[in-house]
Amino acid sequence: MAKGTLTQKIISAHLVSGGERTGSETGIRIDHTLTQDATGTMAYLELEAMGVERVKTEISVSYVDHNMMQNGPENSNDHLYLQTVAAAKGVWFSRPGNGICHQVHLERFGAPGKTLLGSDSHTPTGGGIGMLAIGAGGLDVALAMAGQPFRLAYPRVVGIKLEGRLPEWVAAKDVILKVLSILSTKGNVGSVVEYFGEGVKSLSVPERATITNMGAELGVTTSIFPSDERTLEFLKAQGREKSHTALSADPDAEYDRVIKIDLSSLVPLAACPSSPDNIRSIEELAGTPVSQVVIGSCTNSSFADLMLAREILKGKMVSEKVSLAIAPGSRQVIRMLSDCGALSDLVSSGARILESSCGPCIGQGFSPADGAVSLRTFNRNFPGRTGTKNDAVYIVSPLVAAASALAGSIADPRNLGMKLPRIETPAKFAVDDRMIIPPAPAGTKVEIIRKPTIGEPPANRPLPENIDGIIVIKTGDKITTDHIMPAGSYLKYRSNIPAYSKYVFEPLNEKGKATFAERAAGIRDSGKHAVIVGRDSYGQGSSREHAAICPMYLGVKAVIANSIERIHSANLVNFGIIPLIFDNPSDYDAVEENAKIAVRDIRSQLRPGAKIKAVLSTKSGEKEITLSHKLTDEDVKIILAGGRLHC
Ligand code: MIC
Ligand code: SF4
Repeated sequence: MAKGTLTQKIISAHLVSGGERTGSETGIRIDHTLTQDATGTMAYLELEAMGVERVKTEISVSYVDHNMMQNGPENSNDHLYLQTVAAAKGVWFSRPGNGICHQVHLERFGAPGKTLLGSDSHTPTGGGIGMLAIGAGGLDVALAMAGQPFRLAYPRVVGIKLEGRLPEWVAAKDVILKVLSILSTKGNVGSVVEYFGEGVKSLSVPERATITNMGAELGVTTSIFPSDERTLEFLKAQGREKSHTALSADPDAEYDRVIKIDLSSLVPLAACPSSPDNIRSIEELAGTPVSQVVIGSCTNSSFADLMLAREILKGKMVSEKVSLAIAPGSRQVIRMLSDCGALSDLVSSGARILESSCGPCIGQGFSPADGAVSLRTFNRNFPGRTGTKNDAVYIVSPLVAAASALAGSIADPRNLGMKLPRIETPAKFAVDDRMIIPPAPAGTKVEIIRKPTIGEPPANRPLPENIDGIIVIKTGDKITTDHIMPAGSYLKYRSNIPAYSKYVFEPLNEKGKATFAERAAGIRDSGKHAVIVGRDSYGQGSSREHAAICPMYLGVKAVIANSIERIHSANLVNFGIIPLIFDNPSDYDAVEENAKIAVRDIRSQLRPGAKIKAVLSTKSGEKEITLSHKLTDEDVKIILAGGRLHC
């Protein structure tokens, strides 16, 4: 166990059940929850299905930031449901236009030492202000709102010791890209990344939040910074100094692993297509023609980020080869840019100002041309996430983005030949909470509005005695939840499982072949059970529980892979699908699509710590294989019942 770490201290202060031994199941009390609209509708439908009258947390906030296209009635129907269910259940409601959930939570609610559970994988943004902020599926967040502890494997703690300070033109984004180049997106499940050391104090809260936000791409449980004078400075400027507590690891804290990073040695970097850990230096990439640049998303859309972009763009015009879009992270950020004239400078330089929402980050508009290079300050460049199948997204800092927008090709901002002004944390941010609606007082009668596109969480049957399985798909490495349950133009079906299920694995469907949904439903309707096979890091990325609910709806009973990511694995359990691991990774090679896989007596074989025997049909006959899992007693109970809503 990592002793004396900040992570350990916050977990101990919130411990409800379980031990403090690495890997053992631990239950912690959750102080704050957040939901966003794309995962929130299902989370509140689940909260209602549990019969919860009013949330039990200190603060729960429902944000609307993802589904803002309002192309057809679906998104607006969702907004109405979310606003009214929030009022009824004791939840604060951040209206569409108020900003991206992680940015606004940091500005208006975040508090050091608190636990935050959010139905969005970038919830660890809150780690920038010293919160233990964890992303989870909607059902886990609904349970936390109902007052139940959150169950997690007691984490390993990786300490990242920051020394020195960033050179001019090198940004917080380059710190996390450097960390991704060291740790990669694979193999970090069950860890927390904790930053410490002298270099920490040179980073402001928004810079720290960029680092913890994109820590999600490592696949860790969360990332966290200490809370110090810089945290106080930020909270004071938000008029919330009362929320400040100083927090740090003990000087002799023992980490499970320590990585040293000398900030002064870093250079501008990029994550190249199409994985956040495909890192190269901007120096190497300079000159690559660029067709669009987007500055925004929950990673890099703070006031300081956009002011830096403005300093570079002011008085100049973006290259005629580039379309530049800027999406400020919150209404507070837009107002401040507007008040100081920066918005006008950005518009004058040719920037297209988008509304304050996730927008292009989740494929809601601004898709690039076929094969064209798009430079984004976001956190994910999974293939096709932009809405263009053959996209080529490079993830960079706002400094690189702005310099490249002027040049029309990837440009190293160190060659701009100008002095970069310091953007200090303002003494006062423009605080105005009128777009955050408080819940109705307890006991008030509130009508919850449900338009016809608001469905219900689907029911499931208990796990059968035997799995009479057919492998409906065999995927490769690093399958993300964007592959399993694409967002973009399908995002509007989030509250309607039968409609959304038609698009499971849509990006992997092949022309002329039945879709995944048709094949899985065919297996289900013939009385057999669909099984999915993946390789390493199956289920990376987003927290969307739809990547479990929709396969469940289509009759999938098990996912077998060499490794399955944390949030997705928990979502599978919550909806009654067994997450299994090949004991012998080379058994993956013997698997073929449409082959049979039989697991006899699965209900009695499924026990914590026990291996599972299965028989796989292969080209050369039947093969007995062994599968393992990390399921706890509680997980087994949930799966046997057919999912948590049936327990
Ligand atoms: C994402 O960045 O992929 C999302 C969209 O924010 C998701 C949530 C969702 O799918 O609704 C996430 O990161 O959890
Ligand atoms: Fe929104 Fe993109 Fe952040 Fe997800 S990663 S919360 S889609 S801005």
